[in-house]
Amino acid sequence: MKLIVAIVQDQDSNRLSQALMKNNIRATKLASTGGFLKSGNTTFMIGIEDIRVEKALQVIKENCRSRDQLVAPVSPMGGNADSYVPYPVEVQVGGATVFVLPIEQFMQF
Ligand code: 2BA
Repeated sequence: MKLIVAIVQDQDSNRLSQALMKNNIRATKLASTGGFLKSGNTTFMIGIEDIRVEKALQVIKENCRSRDQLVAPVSPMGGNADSYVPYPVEVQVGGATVFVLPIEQFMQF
């Protein structure tokens, strides 16, 4: 068994939830925050049998897309002006950032 941890953009989370349900893949959604953009994203925890991992990854891939996002400059407000970038910077936020972890034990009481 594996645990898939998938961090996706909020805009894709409802579509992905529905697609996972349609494929009978169980998931838990957590509200999360990206460390770089400091904006909300959604983390899916999916416990799944080894044999169905590829299917789950395919569903994630099909329902999440990457987007360019502008990072607005934030005034240092008396802080370190050396790292201050006075113009917006565009970054590409991935469709999904995915970790696949081995599960030692799975139980439900
Ligand atoms: P954020 O940390 O808010 O990052 C959003 C996007 O900003 C990233 O997209 C990347 O394009 C850019 N970025 C992040 N750190 C950067 C840096 N130090 N310098 C320049 N650009 C940077 P993604 O790579 O697709 O990541 C999307 C979200 O997935 C991240 O949101 C974070 O919540 C999560 N994530 C990505 N890599 C991770 C990792 N190794 N461990 C845990 N979470 C991760």
